[in-house]
Amino acid sequence: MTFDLFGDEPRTWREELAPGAVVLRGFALPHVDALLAALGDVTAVAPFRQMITPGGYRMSVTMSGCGRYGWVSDHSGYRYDPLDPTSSQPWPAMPESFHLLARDAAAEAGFPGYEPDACLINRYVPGARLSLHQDKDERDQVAPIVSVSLGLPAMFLFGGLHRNDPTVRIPLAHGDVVVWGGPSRLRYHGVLPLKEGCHPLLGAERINLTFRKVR
Ligand code: MD3
Ligand code: FE
Repeated sequence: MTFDLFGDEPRTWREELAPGAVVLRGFALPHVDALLAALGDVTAVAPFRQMITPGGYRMSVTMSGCGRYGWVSDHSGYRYDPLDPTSSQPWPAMPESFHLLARDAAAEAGFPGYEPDACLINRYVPGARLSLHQDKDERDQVAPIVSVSLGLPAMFLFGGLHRNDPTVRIPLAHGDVVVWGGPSRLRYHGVLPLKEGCHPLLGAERINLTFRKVR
């Protein structure tokens, strides 16, 4: 007699959100330990910090990054910068575990040969949010963006090509990977304020890795 009734349920499955946008549920789960170890190495060199928007607001999400470029926001605007303004040093190299996961996920979603040159790391604590925006600072707008969710779950907002288009809500959980390419690449998106909670591995936070090809 076995009580493991659901032992054959796959831990990972695919959901097509829109043309070019695919959620790979649980895709990062086998890699979480390696990702968290590498994340600790990266943030020891490039600690999480609050960026200031060009409008003078302090973002609730704290950010770090690795790879050849990091995303920087300050009073003068947004840019991808090869130097971390906190240290005036290059951003830490992209860990191999990050790069391999991004490549695998992109290939799985139909974008073989993905070579991201930047990984932005967003950290959310309860209440932190990301308002609706487009990612259009990358010179290469054909390569997909790959995002990896770790820790507390979040409600993601996925809109259209215009700010006022209707949005759909997509729950993103620990281990989910989303590949945003093709016609979805320039759609507005955001993250609702993170709910209180305690994740067994990460505690009261959510980490999102977003891989991009900037140049
Ligand atoms: C859909 N980050 O860093 S990742 C960002 O969860 C950002 O931290 C969110 O939006 C986060 O810019 C969402 C998912 C994401 C990233 C880029 C997209 C979704 C996207 C580009 C186009 C459409
Ligand atoms: Fe974004």
